[in-house]
Amino acid sequence: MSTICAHGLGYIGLPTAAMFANYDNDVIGYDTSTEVISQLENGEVHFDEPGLRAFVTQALESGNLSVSDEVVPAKYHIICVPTPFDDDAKEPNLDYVEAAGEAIAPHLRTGDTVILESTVPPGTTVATLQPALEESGLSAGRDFALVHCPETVLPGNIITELRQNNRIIGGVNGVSTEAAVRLYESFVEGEIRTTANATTAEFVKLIQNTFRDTNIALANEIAKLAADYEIDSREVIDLANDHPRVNIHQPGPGVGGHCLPIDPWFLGQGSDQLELISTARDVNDGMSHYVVELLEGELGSLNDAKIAILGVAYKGNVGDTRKSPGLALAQELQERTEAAPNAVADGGEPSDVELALTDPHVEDQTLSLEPLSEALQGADAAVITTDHDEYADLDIGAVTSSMRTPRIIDTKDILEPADWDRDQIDLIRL
Ligand code: SAJ
Repeated sequence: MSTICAHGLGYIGLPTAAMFANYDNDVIGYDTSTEVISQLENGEVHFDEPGLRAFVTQALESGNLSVSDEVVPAKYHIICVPTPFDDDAKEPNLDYVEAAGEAIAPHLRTGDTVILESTVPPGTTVATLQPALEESGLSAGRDFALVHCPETVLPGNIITELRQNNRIIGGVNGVSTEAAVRLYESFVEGEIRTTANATTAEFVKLIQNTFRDTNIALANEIAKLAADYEIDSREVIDLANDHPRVNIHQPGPGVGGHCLPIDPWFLGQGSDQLELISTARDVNDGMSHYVVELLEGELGSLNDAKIAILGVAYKGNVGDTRKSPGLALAQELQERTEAAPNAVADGGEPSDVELALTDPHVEDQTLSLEPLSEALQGADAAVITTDHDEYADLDIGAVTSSMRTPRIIDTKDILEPADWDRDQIDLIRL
């Protein structure tokens, strides 16, 4: 049994704490939110993730996991706190990482190990966390072990990926790295790879998400090019990927979530070399504008049009709306409406768009979501922005009868074109 104090019981910290507990480690989960603590004490999990509730319950009932609103001394401290991103300044806020270090310092003892799992700009473990911990009077690498061990799990499949993914561990020295390896060996079934230092581990994590974001930008550009050549982008990508060394991702209405649209900017915190990476970000952010242009092309004018947006979650089968492409599209259309008076004054077309948002996975009172049937009622176009399973089985008859003009823009390639062709529905794919 190891004694672990897990700092931050969010999307990563909670499943990680439960995982260690379910593999026979003695874990205390700490969070600054008393609401999170009391929910967990009542057996409730404060966010949606398949299988997590049962997994956490198992850990709590075994007695291996308990929660606390105070930091406790522990052989291992694992930090999974948020690193919120300021979109305008393109800078992450590392205050929570620093605060975690400061909270641990009074409890730190010789021989302990501190592990940072939060996604951070390269250099943060050493430049931000280490000094906060050394307020204890102990020295990293000599008196206590300090490492970065990035999480790489996919929302929607967190528990499986926690166990099965390879893990990267980079310590401030070899002794630190080894201490963390011994701990993660308790449940990781994938390979544990060690790096030369903590900064390398931080960098690798960012590069993984940057690879995916940049690759999707290429796919999005391919989609726009294919449209100009009047060919099918999905067929092009599928065929191109037949090559043994080609792996192009899929185009879509933009890249959402709290990782891919943000992490690439972290690389620019200590370097001014972002070129391709920042252009890729712009390409992906520009997709909502491209979808608006598609709509205008199809409808002629957006004036007085009703547009239904199918999916405000950032990706299929999750309920998370952070940086949602569906919401970005809604905002872009909304801004058209708000800009309309100026457009008229400038001799342009007024654009009064009626928007209807729907999503079977999202529960958010602030979004005025409607049931699918109501959103489609009288609509001139329905844009599928999220590949929820529910949309693959869209009832063609219901769509045809309830929309003003049966027209679907499928940005996620979730519908079967042959089915819709047969019923002569206007189906536009990205
Ligand atoms: N998307 C596309 N085209 C694709 C694949 C995805 O447009 O071909 C879009 C999705 O629709 C979504 C966005 O990208 O809007 C991000 O979705 P995702 O499934 O690619 O990734 P996340 O943000 O849910 O999780 C990522 C994962 N990173 C990688 O696969 C490299 C996950 O493993 C990380 O742990 C996670 O970020 C994280 O926490 O950093």
